[in-house]
Amino acid sequence: MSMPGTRRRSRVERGLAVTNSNRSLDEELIARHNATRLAALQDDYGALSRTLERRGIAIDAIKGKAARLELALPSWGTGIGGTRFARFPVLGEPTCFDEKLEDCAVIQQLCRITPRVSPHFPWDKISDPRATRERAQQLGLGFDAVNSNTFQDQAEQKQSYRFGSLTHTSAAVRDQAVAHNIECIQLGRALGSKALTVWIGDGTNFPGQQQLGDSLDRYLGSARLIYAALPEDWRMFIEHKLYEPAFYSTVISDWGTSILTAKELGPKAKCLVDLGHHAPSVNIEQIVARLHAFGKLGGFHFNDSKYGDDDLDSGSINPHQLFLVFNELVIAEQDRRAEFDPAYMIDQSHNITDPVESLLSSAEAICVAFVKALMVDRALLSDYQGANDVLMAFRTLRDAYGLDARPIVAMARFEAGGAIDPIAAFRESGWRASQASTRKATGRAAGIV
Ligand code: AFD
Ligand code: MN
Ligand code: MN
Repeated sequence: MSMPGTRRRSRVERGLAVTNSNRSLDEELIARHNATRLAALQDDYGALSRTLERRGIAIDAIKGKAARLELALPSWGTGIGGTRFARFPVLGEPTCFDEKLEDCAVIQQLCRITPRVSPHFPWDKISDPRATRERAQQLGLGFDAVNSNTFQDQAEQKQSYRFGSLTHTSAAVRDQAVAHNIECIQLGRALGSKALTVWIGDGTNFPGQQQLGDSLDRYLGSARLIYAALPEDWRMFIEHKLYEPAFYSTVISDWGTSILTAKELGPKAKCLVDLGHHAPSVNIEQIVARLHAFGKLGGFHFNDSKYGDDDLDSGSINPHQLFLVFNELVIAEQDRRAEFDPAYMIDQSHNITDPVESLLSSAEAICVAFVKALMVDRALLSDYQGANDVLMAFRTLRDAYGLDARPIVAMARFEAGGAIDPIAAFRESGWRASQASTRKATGRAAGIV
């Protein structure tokens, strides 16, 4: 029997909230964290449940859908990013793919809606994909879409992408870029992935630099070769982007080019919407509706932006836009006019926050937007739309947006074994500091990731 004052302190009390065996957080920490917050959560959940009941909406069905939301984590988002001018590393940030996986496992352990990782090649060096897949499984993770990179030159490559990759005027460069994408598919197969995301930086910086029509022809020629290498059950996501690094014209610049290209390639080719890849004020939710209408909505890269492709944390600038995007997704799932199976991924650059905290915060923001869209009284909205009661139709959306969705998201997370307040639990765990002693320091070199 232990004497008062001599009781052996728990791992959490001793600041050992990290298990040594699987390099993730101690479940005891999460349980203790939840124990102090559960009563308040139940209270808030009960209040929201009564509000929704008055509107004829069952809270448990919404909670079930929130629990089934799945967001892929970007491997590249687990490290500290930077701008063209500077990067401010922190001690304990991941230095290799295995360490990125460990951070992703911590995120998944805490929030329970991020079960897969989306790798980026060749940034992620994976020499033994089978071993990596097993390691991920041990950590409770799988793999989502693999991303190719033909927007940078690598030390060992023969041809330069200075003037383009899949659309380059030289066949040798195009061949190299195609071969890289096919290699990504092979790596992805070994990892258990089911999709390839292709974003190219190809375009021009000066009028007259290239024939605008010809570069798209060359893109299609290259993309057909990649498409032909896709396994039967794979999809190819075409990610459009308005500008950067090609500031005068981009080959796959917008959703129009993306959908036309996807239609040319065939049924496995779909469009990927990165929220930051549009001109300011573009109606992205309408793009979502259009892509779905033609069966080409492939997936998302969630992030937010103030000026351009800023890669800010999801929902940090315009949570209402995120809600309106999810409003279209809820409609798309219900109307079934086309197959509906979009891949949800986060694509952000974390320059001054801890990436784990930003990803936890973003996962919550995305799930909150989804839940708010689920709380819309669809029957009422449809009546107002039919009667052209513009203000009340708008108010119906606003009535859902105005509700605090967090108790549903937190309850779903808690019931799935996660933390009621994931960022607080992450801080309590001392994870980052505990990694600082084993992970080597990273460099200061500037660079946008
Ligand atoms: C680009 C795209 C993209 C690409 C990434 C690299 O958003 O998905 O893979 O940057 O960080 O802007
Ligand atoms: Mn993206
Ligand atoms: Mn981007």
